Amino acid sequence: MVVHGPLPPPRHSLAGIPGPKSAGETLLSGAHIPWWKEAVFYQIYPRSFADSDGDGVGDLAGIRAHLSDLAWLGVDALWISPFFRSPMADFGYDVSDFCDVDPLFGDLAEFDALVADAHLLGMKVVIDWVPNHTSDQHPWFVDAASSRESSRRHWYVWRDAAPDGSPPNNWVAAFDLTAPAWTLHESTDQWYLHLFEAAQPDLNWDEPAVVEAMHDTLRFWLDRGVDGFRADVVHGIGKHPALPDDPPEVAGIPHCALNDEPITHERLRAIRTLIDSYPGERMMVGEVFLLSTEAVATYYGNDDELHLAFNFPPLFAPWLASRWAECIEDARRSIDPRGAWPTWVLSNHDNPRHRTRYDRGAARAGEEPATAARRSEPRARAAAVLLLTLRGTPFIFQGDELGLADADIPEDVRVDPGGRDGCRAVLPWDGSKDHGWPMRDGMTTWLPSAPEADSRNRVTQRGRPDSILHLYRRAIAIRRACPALALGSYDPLASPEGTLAFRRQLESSACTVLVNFTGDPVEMASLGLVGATVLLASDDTAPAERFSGLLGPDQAVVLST
Ligand code: TEU
Repeated sequence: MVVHGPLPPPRHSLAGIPGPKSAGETLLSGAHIPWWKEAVFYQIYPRSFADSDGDGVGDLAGIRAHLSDLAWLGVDALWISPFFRSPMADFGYDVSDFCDVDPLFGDLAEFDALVADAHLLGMKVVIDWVPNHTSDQHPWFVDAASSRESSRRHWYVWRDAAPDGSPPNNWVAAFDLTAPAWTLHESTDQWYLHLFEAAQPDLNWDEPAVVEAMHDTLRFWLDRGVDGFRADVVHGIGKHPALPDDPPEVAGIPHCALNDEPITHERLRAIRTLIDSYPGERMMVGEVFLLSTEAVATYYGNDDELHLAFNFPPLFAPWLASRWAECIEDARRSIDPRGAWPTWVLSNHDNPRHRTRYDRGAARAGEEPATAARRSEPRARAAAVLLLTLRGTPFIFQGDELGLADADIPEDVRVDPGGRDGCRAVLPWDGSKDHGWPMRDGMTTWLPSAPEADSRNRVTQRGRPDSILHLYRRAIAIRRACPALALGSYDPLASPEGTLAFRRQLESSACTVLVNFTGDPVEMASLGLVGATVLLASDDTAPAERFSGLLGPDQAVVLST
């Protein structure tokens, strides 16, 4: 096993922070808590994470070589974005073989070794599963497109042109919002559906053979020992049988953000049954790209569909207390009554990183550039504390723990059809010239490095106890040490404008979290918490101080209450 340097200390036991308590120890009821409720997830976008062979594209061996860094950070589970065989039209989300590793990333033996090492370090491994579509180079599609009589023709969605020769309906594809979600396949003179790129034809889940083949892909990886799946645009696997036009009032919205059909729930129940039939609490977190928490919540079913579902409104929320209060209330109203468990995401590989979003939002709201520059890091630090103290499973996107912003990628270097290159800039590992990406034969990394790489890299930040990396590590450790933070109830507290205050409690464990979303100090004495022990402050390294009652600009604190 490749572990650089000494093995990390036992996770979650940092100086000044009480040692880990398992939920079982604390819950008098003795209720069993599935691991994915308590876990902190870390998303790895493999192309940009770490490279082992100097070809400029990250790979599985690169991930494996850095597992000890992730164990040091304290995360419990890894979600690895696609590494399957792919022509890379959508950088791996166009899969041409669901059951093999693309040679760019390694091979199945390397994957097995990665899972084994992660498990040894106490981390679960969740992989991406892309059920809505395949690559147009997948043998299934090649066969389906070969003739209208192909036995696999109906594995995809084919329609004749509308009477005027235009596409079969008005659905819009993602990325290029002027493009129809249909492409004419000339030799068989029919259109095929693709909610994303033309190189990503949608599978037809009405076809029982497709269901069986896709279930087999789940079994393949479950048999190899993965702990679960992140299911890509999983709300897409059921389409309206008549494929009706989208109504004019949603014109210009890609159909993938609108597709919400009852049949999908039936299909998810079958998938859930399959996953739950495996021992060891395997799980699925679904990407449900519907921009309403109420709609997303339905995909948990009656604890018989997704184990977890991503909820994206907070990913698009600006750094504003009022918006965050709404997002949290929406989750409480929609997800909690089902007995389901929320998730929280600030950044991922599809959207500008939250530090960049908050900076841009502030600039749009008229913030002076100098003020914006001063507030940028404190906002990212306070957001980290918020993410790791809300009720639900948090997902950290690689590099957020370094406080990375998006790279400004010149147009001629952009490669992504969806223009999402900035957040995918490669991760800086150290302060050397190549930041831990030594290239062979004059090759270059597939995307430039993330900005401020001389200081925002792992080695430099590990050496600085006041870095955002250490803040993430402490916040994760505190979450682990305080069952209230991982699993407790959530009670909003009245607090001054521009701030959020909430109490988390589980039996005798209780904490209060205060977040200031403004650039000015705010007096919080009215909450009656003056003198409470500060377990964590987003801008400070020293725990165990007493709360003065004043919350600093863009500061978040966790108090023992
Ligand atoms: O994303 C689905 C999705 O709906 C978003 O990509 C959204 O359309 C996009 O962010 C708008 O800019 C998933 C994957 O996360 C993404 O990387 C893939 O490109 C997409 O599915 C297709 O597989």
